[in-house]
Amino acid sequence: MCDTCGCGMPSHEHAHEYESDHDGHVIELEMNVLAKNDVYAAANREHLASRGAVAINMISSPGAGKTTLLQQSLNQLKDWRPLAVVEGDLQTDNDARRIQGVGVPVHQINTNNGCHLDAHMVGHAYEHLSLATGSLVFIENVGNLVCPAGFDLGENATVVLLSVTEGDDKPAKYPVAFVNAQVMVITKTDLLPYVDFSMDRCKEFARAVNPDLEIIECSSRTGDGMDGWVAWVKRLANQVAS
Ligand SMILES: Nc1nc2c(ncn2[C@@H]2O[C@H](COP(=O)(O)OP(=O)(O)O)[C@@H](O)[C@H]2O)c(=O)[nH]1
Ligand SMILES: [Mg+2]
Repeated sequence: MCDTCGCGMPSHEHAHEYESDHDGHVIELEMNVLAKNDVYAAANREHLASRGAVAINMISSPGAGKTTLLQQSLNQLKDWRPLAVVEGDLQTDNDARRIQGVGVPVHQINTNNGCHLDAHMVGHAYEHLSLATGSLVFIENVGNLVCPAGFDLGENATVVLLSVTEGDDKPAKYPVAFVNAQVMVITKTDLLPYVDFSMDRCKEFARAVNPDLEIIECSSRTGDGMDGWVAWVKRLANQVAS
């Protein structure tokens, strides 16, 4: 079982699979789940590269504002490149319906209480989406700062979101998510006057675990900082294309 959050998923290190040998005996194989995931991640990378597509993996705690940020920014990116969204959730297609409302193709993955997306699930989503050449794909991971950070999805970049209502010490408490990300988006900055959140402290904690981390502050409510986020996305996509 997942020993990080007790979610019921197989251990992130090992799982057991069963196969029959030539004489029909059932044999137990210990698979390295992460190694298996890496094979699917490599296939996803090839799939994206063959279409000149770019994928961004978005991770955060539940409710940090991933879907809202997507709803706001997809509108600004719609005329720039073909877009697609992979939505990961434990249950429901609520977020997928929000993205559909913006008019962007979306595929929902329900993990049935699994705490993260893995590369195999994302590969299936790509098949369903039939990605157009040059697509920009956003993967909204399951809300969780721990388990998603351990699974390569074959993405071109990982974005970690942190809302100002969550506390400025999250990068120190959940370092792996911040170490593996290229950019941290500090969301809900419109709420700064109402919460004890020090922007300086948060950035210090984040840069202590990842000195190369880019940091963007934004509010999907007011639109402040949205241009910086959209510019980062375009820069990444252009870099991958060149
Ligand atoms: N005040 C404020 N609320 C926000 C902002 N972004 C998202 N929210 C709210 O935060 C809640 C969770 O947002 P959602 O996008 O569903 O988070 P997700 O679980 O990370 O996808 C919703 O009630 C949003 O309306 C923001 O920039 N400012
Ligand atoms: Mg969401």
